[in-house]
Amino acid sequence: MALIGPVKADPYAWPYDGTVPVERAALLCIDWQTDFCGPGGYVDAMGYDIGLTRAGLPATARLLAHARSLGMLVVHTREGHAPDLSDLPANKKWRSARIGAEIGGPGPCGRILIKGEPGWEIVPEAAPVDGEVIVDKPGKGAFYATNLDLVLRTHGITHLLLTGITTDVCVHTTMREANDRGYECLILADCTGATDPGNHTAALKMVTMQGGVFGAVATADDVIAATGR
Ligand code: C5J
Repeated sequence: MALIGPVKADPYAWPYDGTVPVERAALLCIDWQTDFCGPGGYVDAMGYDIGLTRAGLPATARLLAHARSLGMLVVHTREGHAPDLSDLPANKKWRSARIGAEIGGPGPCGRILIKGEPGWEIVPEAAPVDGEVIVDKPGKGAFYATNLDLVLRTHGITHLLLTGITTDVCVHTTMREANDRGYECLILADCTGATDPGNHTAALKMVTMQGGVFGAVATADDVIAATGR
């Protein structure tokens, strides 16, 4: 049985309990969708640099390959709304319209952030393979209004490795939700990205406060180097 840990991480060698069997760890890949990191998607339409949100893709692809080779549970999430907008809060719609990329409106990748549209799909570099779990979510956190907690507990998962976009929004919200539910979390700095570099750095720093208030921070290679038998 492969073990992960101790991983060289900030502010403590992860996990807190020394090592974790691969069977009890899951790799979370959060919102690697065209809408957040592809040309013509939501983030692009808002005028942000998708080079920043794509930055974590190569390291994520490396970590995904590693996780798959170990048989680790991989969970992908997608943020999106029903075509009839029945799960889109009015304030979220209003704010997106305000910045020129109204959710549900037309765009080069189909209707923005709508389930089933090309922009809502996960980009090829991080695409799910058969047997991997996909969780669709209407909000920023992957635990809100989803079955993620049930899926993880059914698989006996206690430890989470987090990749995805954006560091300061969906990844951070999900990490906080997971931490409050008792999951031991590790965010991979080089497997994440944000629309603002300062927010990316700040989000990672926040994790390390108070002795690791939400968990710890490491890199893909730190995890790969700390995997053994
Ligand atoms: C955002 C996300 N940033 N996936 N969503 O609106 O982080």
